Amino acid sequence: MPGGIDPHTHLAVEALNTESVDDFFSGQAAALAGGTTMHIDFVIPVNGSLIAGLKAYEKKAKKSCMDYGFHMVITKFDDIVSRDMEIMVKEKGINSFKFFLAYKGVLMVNDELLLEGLKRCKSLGALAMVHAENGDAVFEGQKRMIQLGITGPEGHALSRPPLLEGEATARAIRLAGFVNTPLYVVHVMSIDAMEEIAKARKSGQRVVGEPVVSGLALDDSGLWDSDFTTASKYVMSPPIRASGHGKALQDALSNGVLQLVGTDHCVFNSTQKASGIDDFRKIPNGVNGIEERMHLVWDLMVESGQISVTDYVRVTSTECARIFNIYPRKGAIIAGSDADIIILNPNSTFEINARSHHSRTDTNVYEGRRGKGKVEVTIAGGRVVWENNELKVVPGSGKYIEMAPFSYLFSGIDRADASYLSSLNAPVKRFKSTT
Ligand code: DUC
Ligand code: ZN
Ligand code: ZN
Repeated sequence: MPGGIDPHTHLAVEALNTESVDDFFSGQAAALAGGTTMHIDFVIPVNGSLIAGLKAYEKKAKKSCMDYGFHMVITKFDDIVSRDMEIMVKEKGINSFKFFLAYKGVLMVNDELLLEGLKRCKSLGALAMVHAENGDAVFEGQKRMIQLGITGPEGHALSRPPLLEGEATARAIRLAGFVNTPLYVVHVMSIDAMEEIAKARKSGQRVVGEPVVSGLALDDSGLWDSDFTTASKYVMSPPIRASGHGKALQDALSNGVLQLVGTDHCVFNSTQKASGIDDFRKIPNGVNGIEERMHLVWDLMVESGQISVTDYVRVTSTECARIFNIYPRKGAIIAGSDADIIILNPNSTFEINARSHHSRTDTNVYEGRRGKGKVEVTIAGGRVVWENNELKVVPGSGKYIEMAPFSYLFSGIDRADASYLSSLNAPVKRFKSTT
């Protein structure tokens, strides 16, 4: 089948005065060992500058051993950012921009900025992406936990419950609806957020929902572990939810409410996580998954009978290629496509642990997990890079994949808007009473 494409990673990202330990070589090597042959990472602007941010990421990515693309994060909006967004789309091969509705004081944008960004994305044919949690409320929730003396990793989950994810998801969807531009909701972790996406899609709005493997495969019980190293490895945002959310997200993936699976791979080792031993707010956020995604989605969704093999290829590869406009170069095995191909043996088994994984991090949130369906061969760009449990990767061999604007999500969108805006004021249609 086509190699996996991970739409959501953070390699060598700076957070809380430290840097995630998987870089553009180690994270990619891990990915290749798990059957993923391309990833899309998030460029963080430097002092608000998109150009400086991209330069920094181009440097980080020089050692790549796997193909990669970029999304760009937007943290402020002015004439320079607006101009640079155009440069990103027209000259730099970036067709998506991410807005954080959380991380108050660091990355968070307000509604005014989100609206400006949505309008600019629309005019450029770029896809707007959102991290949907209400950052003001999260900040309030964190203060409340600390006041109550709840300083451990469980305080992380308690301070940012599903309803704050549901609120921000609903708000972002409605604002994207008001602007009439497509929206991509990253790391959908809760029923609350998923139901907002379901409702919007049912009404015909172009909303894409991305669950991540941790949200599909785990529940929050680990955050209550009495051992800090164990509990803190599960800290990511939005949090891994209580049991029940994961199965609902699996159902949503199988029935098409959610469309493609990412990882949010962003790993910090246990010493880095230990900065938050007295205060969960200081635990760097992130979990592993770039190596495990293809295996876990196969085991959870195909082996269990919830989706077909064809759907597996769609949610792990093809849909990502279509959304980010690189299909059929990626996401397909046809003449002319890049030769990114994997062989997954449905009868062989995998076992996950930190001792044998290829990531540099010293813990694994799936420690001890076994399942069926193992990637035995990975071919990237025509070269066999993973075979007989051995990696043959070359730093610098990975290519930057440029992504063009106006993916299929934009087809038929009225860019003049007059009739669209008047349609928002159309009289409410009611069902005739049958009594
Ligand atoms: N969430 C994480 O857990 N890590 C990186 C960024 C994010 O939004
Ligand atoms: Zn995020
Ligand atoms: Zn992320």
